[in-house]
Amino acid sequence: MSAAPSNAEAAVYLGLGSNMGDKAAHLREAVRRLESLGVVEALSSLYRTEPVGFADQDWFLNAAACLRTSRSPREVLEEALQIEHAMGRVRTIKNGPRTIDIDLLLYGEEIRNEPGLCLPHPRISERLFVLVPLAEIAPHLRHPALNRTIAALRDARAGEGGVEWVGAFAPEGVG
Ligand code: PH2
Ligand code: MG
Ligand code: MG
Repeated sequence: MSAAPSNAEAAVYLGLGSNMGDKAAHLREAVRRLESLGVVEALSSLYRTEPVGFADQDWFLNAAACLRTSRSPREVLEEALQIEHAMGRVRTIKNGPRTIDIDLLLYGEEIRNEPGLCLPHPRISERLFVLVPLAEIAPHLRHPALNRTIAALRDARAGEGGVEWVGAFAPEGVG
């Protein structure tokens, strides 16, 4: 399929993560702020996940969200970065502790490789902390570059561990 025009509605999948302070509250606050971009149509459960990349830090809480929006990929990215900044995220160590991380995982069927904006997110298939929550809300969604479903990508990593179900997301007013 060709690129969606900027005023068409797209289903955007976001990965959310926090490993500082009240992690669940940070995820809920991020979703509340993301509603300025469109309608949050689905939220996964919360998962407690072992840190990947930089081990000497607290475990994360991760979740995935589906946002229906008419904003462009670049606009969604800019707003996600703004929300991270407004919620006190300070970038020091790569892959290190953060109050909130909002990653643009998929934007419809878009495939892009631009400075600061790769779609789909290049590490989706490597990360169970992304695949498990994403497969919960979109198991049949096809990764447009790998041409495999999210559930198949998750199942290919079954047994790796480090991802524990915690409970429903259940922020006020959503879901
Ligand atoms: N995010 C990273 C690096 N490592 N590990 C877990 N468990 N969860 C994350 O969200 C995470 C990570 C970079 O953004
Ligand atoms: Mg991330
Ligand atoms: Mg990020």
